[in-house]
Amino acid sequence: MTQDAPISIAVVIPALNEGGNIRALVREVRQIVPAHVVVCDNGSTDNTAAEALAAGAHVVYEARRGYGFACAAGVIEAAALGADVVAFLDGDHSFLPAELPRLLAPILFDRADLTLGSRWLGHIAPGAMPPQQRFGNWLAARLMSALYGIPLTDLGPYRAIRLSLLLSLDMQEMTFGYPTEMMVKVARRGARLAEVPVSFHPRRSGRSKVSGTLRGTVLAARYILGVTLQYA
Ligand SMILES: Nc1nc2c(ncn2[C@@H]2O[C@H](COP(=O)(O)OP(=O)(O)OP(=O)(O)O)[C@@H](O)[C@H]2O)c(=O)[nH]1
Ligand SMILES: [Mg+2]
Repeated sequence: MTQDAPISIAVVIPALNEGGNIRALVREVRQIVPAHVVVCDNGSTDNTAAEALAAGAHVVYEARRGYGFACAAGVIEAAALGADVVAFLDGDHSFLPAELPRLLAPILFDRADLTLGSRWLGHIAPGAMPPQQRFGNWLAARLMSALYGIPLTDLGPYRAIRLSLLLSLDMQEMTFGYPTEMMVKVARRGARLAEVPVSFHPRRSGRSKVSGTLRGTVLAARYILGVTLQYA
């Protein structure tokens, strides 16, 4: 990136059965930032892809189930579109596109290479985060801070990163561990991480697949803690 060249941004949205959320979400993103919006349909059985297309998103498909697989497929499309910076946004409308500028600014002003949206520094709406998820997140963030020497408050998925850095990380975790792997590898690389406050809301429509289910909670905790320890 040079100072003169316009910086190209892609917002990658992994989506599994988010037909009730995706159209409004993509529209909101497009109103707020001049970015490519890439929706990765992770084998949805509803109208997620059609809704995303109707809202003007680039839609890619990934049949292998997993948050990381969906993100990785979106990243390949972002690279094909010539993006310099990629932001990740959940497809359930639990994060606000209006906060994208805040997430992108430290990278665009060359003060960070990875920005992490922290819900603890921002706002957690009532009902958005069940107690076990609060505890797991707090624990994992403390562990990561201690092991990697980076003062973090949250391990949230709403984040932005320079694409060249992301592509150099050789990402391996293709399910729940993808966000954690990204953080630990960036930290080990000595690249600059910055937290920014974001707000977190209950998903707008559809069913919770992670924190609202026992299986999702256990798997997410296992992967997040496992990956944090694995790269220490
Ligand atoms: N859980 C899960 N989410 C996926 C998958 N593929 C894509 N996604 C999307 O990834 C985003 C993040 O999912 P989560 O927020 O972790 O899952 P959720 O079902 O909203 O569950 P909670 O937010 O924990 O209640 C959502 O937009 C999902 O639609 C997958 O294989 N599993
Ligand atoms: Mg969610």
